[in-house]
Amino acid sequence: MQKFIIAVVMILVLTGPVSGAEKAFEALDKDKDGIISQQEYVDATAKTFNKLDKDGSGHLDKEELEALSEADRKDWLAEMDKNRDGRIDRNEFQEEALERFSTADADENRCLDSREWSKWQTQQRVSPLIQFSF
Ligand SMILES: [Ca+2]
Ligand SMILES: [Ca+2]
Ligand SMILES: [Ca+2]
Repeated sequence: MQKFIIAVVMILVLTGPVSGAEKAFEALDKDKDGIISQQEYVDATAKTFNKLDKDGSGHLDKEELEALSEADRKDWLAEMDKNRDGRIDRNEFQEEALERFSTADADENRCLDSREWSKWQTQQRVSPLIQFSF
């Protein structure tokens, strides 16, 4: 029994806990080349948008934004609702996604490596646009 426990502890020590950011990175890196390309990121955010846009109208209205927490909803509208009509349309969403991507892409090679990614994850003040994709 003791041996078993020691073995389990060893495995935990060696592998370490997989953080949420790491999991998200793996999920986003569809072609498994170890980087998140701009395309991979945009695809993931588009998926989030489609999931939230329940009626497929091409914009997220008040009811659809209910899926978010109140704080997130406020942040999203403040950040993305450029024409201030109270809803977020697909273009507004994509523009925000691209903006966030370039913020994270420190060396501007249109790819995020795991270092850029985890740094960005700890810096983001509003919740990621991809949280509903997984
Ligand atoms: Ca990739
Ligand atoms: Ca809609
Ligand atoms: Ca709008």
